[in-house]
Amino acid sequence: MTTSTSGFGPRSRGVWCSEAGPGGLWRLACAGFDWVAVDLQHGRYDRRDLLEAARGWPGPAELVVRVPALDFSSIGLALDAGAGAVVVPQVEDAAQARAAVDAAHYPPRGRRSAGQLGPSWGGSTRDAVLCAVMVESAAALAEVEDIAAVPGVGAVFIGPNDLSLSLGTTVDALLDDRSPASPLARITAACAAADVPAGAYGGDPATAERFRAHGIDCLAVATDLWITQAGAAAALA
Ligand code: 3PY
Ligand code: MG
Repeated sequence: MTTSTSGFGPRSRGVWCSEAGPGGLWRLACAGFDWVAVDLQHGRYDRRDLLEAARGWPGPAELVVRVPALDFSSIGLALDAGAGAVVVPQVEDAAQARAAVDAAHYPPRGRRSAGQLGPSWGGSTRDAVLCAVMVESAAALAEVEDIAAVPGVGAVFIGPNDLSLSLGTTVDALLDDRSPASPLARITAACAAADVPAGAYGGDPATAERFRAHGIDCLAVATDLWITQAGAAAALA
């Protein structure tokens, strides 16, 4: 079995992008982050934007794509473009996690279809990609042990905004809950039992640090929008 070489994994720091164009994404790829996530679920990007950004990807940060949904062809396209990891939103049970893994790997591991895009701009048709599934609902939390245990799940990535909405709480309350029965404790225990990294969308360094205190260390520590605002504030200070 091939293993992932993704920069998206334990003790990694990434930036989450919903607005930056190719030039901005490339600049962030060279800024020291381990990975740059391009958000096709909530960001402004479509298929053409993704291909334009991926074609000139400079590294060294890994290109990560959050696909718009658990969708076979979106996962294949992101990987064809050259993403080293896909993040699949709203995965709610083991069957959905298996479908995500299946779409992300070539046979015999999965059903990914072979495309020509990556090789056409010098990329490889590598199968050493990472498939992360997002746990971000009460339903997913109830199944998280089974989700994390699905062979081929490369990381469980927490969407705190949707998870807190679904649980009827707030991101702050989720992070403040240090009880052994807390949602974050349940997720990290499931990940530890399955030997799978736990990650989360922090969105800014302070929130990311609060996730790290829970033992969650594959983190979106900033967003492109946060960096623009922080840069503007720094310039004016
Ligand atoms: C969430 O917090 O729900 C996310 O999906 C992060 O973008
Ligand atoms: Mg979400």
